[in-house]
Amino acid sequence: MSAEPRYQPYQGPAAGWGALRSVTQHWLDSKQPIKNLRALLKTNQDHGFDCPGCAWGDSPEDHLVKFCENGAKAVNWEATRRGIGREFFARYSVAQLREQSDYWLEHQGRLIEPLRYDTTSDRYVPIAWDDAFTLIADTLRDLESPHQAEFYTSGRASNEAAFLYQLMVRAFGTNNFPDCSNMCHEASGVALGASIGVGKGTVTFADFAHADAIFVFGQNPGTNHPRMLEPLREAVERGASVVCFNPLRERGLERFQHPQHPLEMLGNGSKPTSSAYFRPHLGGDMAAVRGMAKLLLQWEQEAPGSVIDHAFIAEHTDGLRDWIAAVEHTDWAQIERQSGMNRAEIKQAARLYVRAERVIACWAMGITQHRHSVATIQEITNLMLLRGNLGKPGAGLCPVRGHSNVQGDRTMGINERPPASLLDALQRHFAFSVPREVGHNTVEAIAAMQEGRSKVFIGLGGNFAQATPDSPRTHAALQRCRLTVQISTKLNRSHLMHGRQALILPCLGRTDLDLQVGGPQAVTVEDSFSMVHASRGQLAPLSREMRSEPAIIAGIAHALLGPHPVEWLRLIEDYGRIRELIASTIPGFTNFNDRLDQPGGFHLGNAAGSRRWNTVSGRARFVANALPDELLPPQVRSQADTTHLVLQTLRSHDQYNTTLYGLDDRYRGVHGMREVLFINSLDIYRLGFEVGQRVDIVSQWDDGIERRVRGFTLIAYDTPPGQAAAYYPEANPLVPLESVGDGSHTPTSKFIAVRLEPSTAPRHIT
Ligand SMILES: Nc1nc2c(c(=O)[nH]1)N[C@H]1C(S)=C(S)[C@@H](COP(=O)(O)OP(=O)(O)OC[C@H]3O[C@@H](n4cnc5c(=O)[nH]c(N)nc54)[C@H](O)[C@@H]3O)O[C@H]1N2
Ligand SMILES: Nc1nc2c(c(=O)[nH]1)N[C@H]1C(S)=C(S)[C@@H](COP(=O)(O)OP(=O)(O)OC[C@H]3O[C@@H](n4cnc5c(=O)[nH]c(N)nc54)[C@H](O)[C@@H]3O)O[C@H]1N2
Ligand SMILES: [Mo]
Repeated sequence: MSAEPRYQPYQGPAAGWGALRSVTQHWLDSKQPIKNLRALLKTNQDHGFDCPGCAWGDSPEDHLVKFCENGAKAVNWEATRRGIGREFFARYSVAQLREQSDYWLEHQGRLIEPLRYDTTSDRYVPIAWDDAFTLIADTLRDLESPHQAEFYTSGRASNEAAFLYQLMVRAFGTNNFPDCSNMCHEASGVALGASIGVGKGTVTFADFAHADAIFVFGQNPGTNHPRMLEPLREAVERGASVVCFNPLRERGLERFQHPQHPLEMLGNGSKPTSSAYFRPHLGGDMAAVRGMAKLLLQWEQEAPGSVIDHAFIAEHTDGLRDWIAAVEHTDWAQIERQSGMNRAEIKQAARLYVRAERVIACWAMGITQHRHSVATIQEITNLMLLRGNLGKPGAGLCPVRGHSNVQGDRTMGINERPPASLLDALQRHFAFSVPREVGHNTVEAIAAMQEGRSKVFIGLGGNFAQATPDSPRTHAALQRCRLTVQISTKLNRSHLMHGRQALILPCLGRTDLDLQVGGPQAVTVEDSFSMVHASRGQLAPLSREMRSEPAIIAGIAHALLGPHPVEWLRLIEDYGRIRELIASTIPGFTNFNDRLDQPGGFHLGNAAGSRRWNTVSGRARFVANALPDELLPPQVRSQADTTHLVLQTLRSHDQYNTTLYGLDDRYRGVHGMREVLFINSLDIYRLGFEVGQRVDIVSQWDDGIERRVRGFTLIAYDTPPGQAAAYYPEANPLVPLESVGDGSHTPTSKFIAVRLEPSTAPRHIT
């Protein structure tokens, strides 16, 4: 972590020497570098643990060391020798802890014993595990209805933990499963479910080596999926095109220095990771893709049969005619205005697309966190259907997932809108009456707690208080609860914004050895390519008082429900027993235990990837959505004038969501600070400010609530005029709870209308 805040544009490539230096620092900071190095060498290996970082997958055939700079940070952050227990919590009251930064809170170390909030002393004090379970069970049983409790999941939970959790919650009687996915790739699931009948990506790792073009929309892999840079660079090297859409010039999408190629490192060389780089406005991708489609249709008319895959369309799709009408109806003026790209650029992108026989389209949060995200993803899908770029080698759709098991958690039934097939299977197998009511997603859970309709919050991992929008309202919502329970590895703000009663339950992480009655246990996870594989923790836990997530869930379930509908405590003696239940109820997991040790894991299969369409019509659908008339939501149109800016919130290179590893953002040139606003210099001068000046950012919405963050430093940055960026979670207080995606309910974290005011706030101390 650098002490002196400074901004100095970065000249080097992504990864390379800068990454090695940074990894070394994080190793040393963990206080057990040698142990962690040994553990790290087992990351993503057949008998090691799955990297607790992102959900990118690896080649099953490749047995090289598979971790990246940010994976190493994630491992060292979790596998620290620092631990905090009763002495720490005796020293600090909760009020004092609230004064500390998010970075400081997590940096204190691993949580090592169960704790209960004591009102009189305003401190967390030790509690025995069984007493904690009883408190939870009694409070849940006291509710008038099971729907008054919220059961949050963050996407690190293993398949085994997630399956037990959803079984317990449904046996208790609700589908209230707000989860991190609601804030993340929800739009991908909703859009793809309707378009192609499966809410997951259709490609596997192997497809990347066969693609003629890879389109990367709204994603920053250099920081968030660094292992993806290798297939991108390899694609450029063999002459395929890598086409990026991003308002910012992200270094990882430009150049990459391979840390495992000694000659390249010694010569300080690097290779390009993209062949074309387009810079749409925030929220402009749907217009850009529609423009590409318009050109494709025009070229097809000029030379029939040269562009469209008629055979594929006739055999596999419906809805083409309506969609063509929608495309023809959209005029170029609107396309250019909304996309922020001119016609020549859109034409170049369209050419790159038609020139390729096999295309993969990848996307992440730059696409999913908008009001019209579902429509945008369906437009990308339409473009791909037009040329049959689905269900053939080297082609397909690839929503690049975030948390390492967020996709698996959904597969296991963490879903507030569970498919009837899942509920039927549970009911059949476990013979209890499964709740059929639609449950709460994340924003609905916050509203329910704020209004007092929900009274208990349980978090299986994550940092609900900071990851969610409208932070002061969310904090108040949590504080209104009768009981909040956080199952966590590290201290974070969700422990401090607690209910009248509160528990912190310390759990094992991915790197920790999980020893149960039946011996060391493996858990399983699913990556972005639907590959399921085992993960085995390697390091002895810091304390005997930490429990595994399955063990904690089983403890709560047993206290709440007794041995019904399963013998919870017997299940966790050997997780193979949980996997047997998964095999009996979740499609694709037959003989789960036998397939556990298949090298590289096993593929769950993907119907759309095999050109089977589980849609209503049995065909892949061209969905005809209109472009939004205006990107600005109706709630702010009347207030918007020439002083407003659009703000996106994004991740720095030194963070994992709300976990801050440090205060630097190397590739963007920011050091030692996080309260910054990336803004075009034209905007700085136009609005009467100066570079380096500190401003308050005030968000615009129509409900009379003031949403403001203070003292952000202006950084003149290469972002399109009118389009600014700040870090998540510092900017979350600006996101109105009601500003969500149509059909996805995902907070619009990449599109917030704001204005700036000179700041009088003192400088932040971190
Ligand atoms: N090291 C590390 N790894 C992570 C995470 C982490 O925090 N740290 N988080 C994990 C999680 S949960 C997730 S979901 C993923 C997130 O991975 P990303 O989606 O890469 O994360 P963001 O930082 O939100 O970056 C969004 C990118 O989209 C661009 N963008 C924003 N709006 C638009 C738009 O309207 N159009 C286009 N074309 N681009 C846009 C931004 O400029 C930025 O480059 O990463 C996962 N991996
Ligand atoms: N403004 C804005 N908001 C966003 C986003 C954005 O781009 N902009 N991105 C959204 C996205 S994509 C996501 S996925 C969410 C993330 O939301 P969350 O998943 O809720 O947040 P994290 O920061 O990943 O959670 C970190 C905490 O998880 C706990 N933890 C870590 N490892 C483990 C483990 O193995 N087990 C358990 N039980 N706990 C563990 C630690 O205590 C740590 O403090 O945030 C969303 N919020
Ligand atoms: Mo995410």
